[in-house]
Formats: sequence, C-alpha cells, structure tokens
Amino acid sequence: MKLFCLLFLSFFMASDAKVFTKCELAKALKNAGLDGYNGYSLANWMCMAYYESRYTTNAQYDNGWSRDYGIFQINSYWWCNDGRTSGAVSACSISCSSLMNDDINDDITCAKRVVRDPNGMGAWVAWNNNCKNKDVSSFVSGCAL
Ligand SMILES: [Ca+2]
Repeated sequence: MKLFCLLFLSFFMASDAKVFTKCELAKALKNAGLDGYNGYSLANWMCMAYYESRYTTNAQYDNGWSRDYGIFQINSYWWCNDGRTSGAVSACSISCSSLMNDDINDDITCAKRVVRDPNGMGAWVAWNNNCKNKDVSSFVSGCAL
C-alpha cells in the first residue's frame, strides 16, 4: 500500500508540475507570441523566467503578505487571486493555482498583461537584477526556434 501511494503521488506530481528545458520553454514562449512582445526580446523573457523560477511551473514564494506563483512568479496582490491576500487587486482575474500547473498558456496571458503596465518588464525584480541591459543571448542560443 505504501509503495502504491508513493507511485501514485509521484505520478500525480509529475503530471501536475513541470520543469521546462531551456529550448522547450523558448519554443513555447515564441509560439505564444512573446518574442518582441511590448518591445522585449524572447531572450529577455527567457532570462526573466530563469531567474524567477528556474523554468519550474509550480514554483512558489511567500513574502509574508503576498505570494508569487509559477514559472513567471506572478504576484497574488497585483495579478492573481489566492483568496488569502488582503486588499488584492488581482488584475489578471485568474486563480493563482492556475499558475502552478504544467499548462503555461494562462501564465503567458497574465504575463502579457503585467508587461503592458508602465514599468514593463521592470515588474520582475529578478529581471531588473539579472537581465536588464545585459547580454541575454545565451538564454536562447542553440535552440532551433
Ligand atoms: Ca497555468
């Protein structure tokens, strides 16, 4: 029974969360129209996702008053609704749990909304700290896109 539970659990986790490889994610983001979206190259999107989540779809970070969810670490105060963030704006009108599964299409839709704000990609601290004004070409190099 124990073994069965473990097998079931690992299957459940494997089907619910995913860690993308670099080129797999680059292809998915390009196909979703992110290359050049709002002026940001595909390599910038890839650099942001790398430093925010290491390409992990169920990444979560709790800062005490709100939480960041998923591959783009989208915040529960400004963008998604997790039902436990006081005064949340939740501008993407999406459940934060939807940003934790292996279907990243809704994550991309919300990320497009985030980057249309005046701060652009500056909304992502990890992008500011690691990608802004840097050579980010390595994040797409070697991928057949
Ligand atoms: Ca999703």
